Amino acid sequence: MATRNVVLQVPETQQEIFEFVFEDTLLALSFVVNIALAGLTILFIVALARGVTDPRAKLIVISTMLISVVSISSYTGLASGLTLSFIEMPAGHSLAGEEVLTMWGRYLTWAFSTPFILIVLGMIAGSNITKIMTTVAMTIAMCVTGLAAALTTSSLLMRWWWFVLSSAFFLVIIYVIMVDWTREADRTGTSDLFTTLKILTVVGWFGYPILWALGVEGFALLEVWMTSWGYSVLDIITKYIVTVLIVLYVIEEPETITADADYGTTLKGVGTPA
Ligand code: RET
Repeated sequence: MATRNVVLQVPETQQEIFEFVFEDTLLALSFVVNIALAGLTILFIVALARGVTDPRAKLIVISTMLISVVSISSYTGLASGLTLSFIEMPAGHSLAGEEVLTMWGRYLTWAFSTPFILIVLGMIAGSNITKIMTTVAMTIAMCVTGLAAALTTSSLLMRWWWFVLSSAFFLVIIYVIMVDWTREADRTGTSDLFTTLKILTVVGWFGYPILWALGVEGFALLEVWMTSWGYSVLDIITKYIVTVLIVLYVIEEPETITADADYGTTLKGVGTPA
């Protein structure tokens, strides 16, 4: 049965929330499928990238693995009922006064997973530590303000103000990927891989705020299970598919990725030293 946005009997304890999740097959599956895919992705990396010796390539591989490690924990938090709650929407919201299911654990754990995605993308582009750390700071700010948007119940205006703040951080990240890293990847010689990753990342990442706005957090046009599946599908694209492409590339074309014993984020002779 599909989750309705409003429930008659609000589950209160963690166990009641856990049972609520597993009574709704579609909602539960949106979590379980991701736990399985994150696990498979980790096994895939371990199996294929065991022989990688170059320190820079290793750093890229480990960072991709950490994306899935965070993901398993994140989805376990959701599936166990720990990181989702029923919260009352403020006046003016289309579900004002109703208790709706908020999967706040997603926004929280993105603050730990998205930095690894950006570290990997920046390293593949051959960027420097300043730009990579800027995007890392921006993504943490984006996720924390997104969490605030989802949890604010005092006023509808404040919810959307958080959303605007979060979007501002988001646009800085998009700018760095589209402008700086695209240029740097050209110079580094990784633009074939980078262009594919850029399209998957930029298109995929735009899906998240759109879902937020269409789902129960925003205009409540979508059911909870639809929003949850939406995020889960976006996660599959922006995490596991991106990871597999990167790992295959690192294994097949190590010479463009490696920088001998250079641990830095700038390839030898390319770009500004970190
Ligand atoms: C929110 C709502 C507020 C406005 C914006 C958002 C953007 C979220 C994004 C999330 C990306 C998550 C990924 C997770 C992978 O583990 C917080 C939905 C702009 C872009 C890639």
